[in-house]
Amino acid sequence: MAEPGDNVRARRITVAKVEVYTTTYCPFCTRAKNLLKSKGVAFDEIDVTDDDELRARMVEMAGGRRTVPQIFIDGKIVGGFDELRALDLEGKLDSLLTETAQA
Ligand SMILES: N[C@@H](CCC(=O)N[C@@H](CS)C(=O)NCC(=O)O)C(=O)O
Repeated sequence: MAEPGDNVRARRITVAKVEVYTTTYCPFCTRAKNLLKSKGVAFDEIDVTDDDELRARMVEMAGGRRTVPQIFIDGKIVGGFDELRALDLEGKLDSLLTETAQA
């Protein structure tokens, strides 16, 4: 006999690791962080303002892109704020940030 809740399957939600490379005075960084905050997503901010070595590493990881912010989701380059917003407008950002799988 069916029991209440039998048709409710367990789900596992995986939250992506998000990294945002920023500098201190950077309106695009602020916009990117605000967009991520509006999604309730935790992210690591890596401030490269006074760290040339770190900035060089960011440029290398970002395939030569030199501007900030540079945003990575699960280690994959998204790009800057414009690319992040474009993904959101296309309805693709939420699924990149969280993945729901049947357990
Ligand atoms: N289209 C880029 C524009 C990024 C941009 O212009 N960022 C500025 C700072 S807000 C920048 O990196 N300027 C050069 C620099 O700081 O070296 C985006 O959406 O992220």
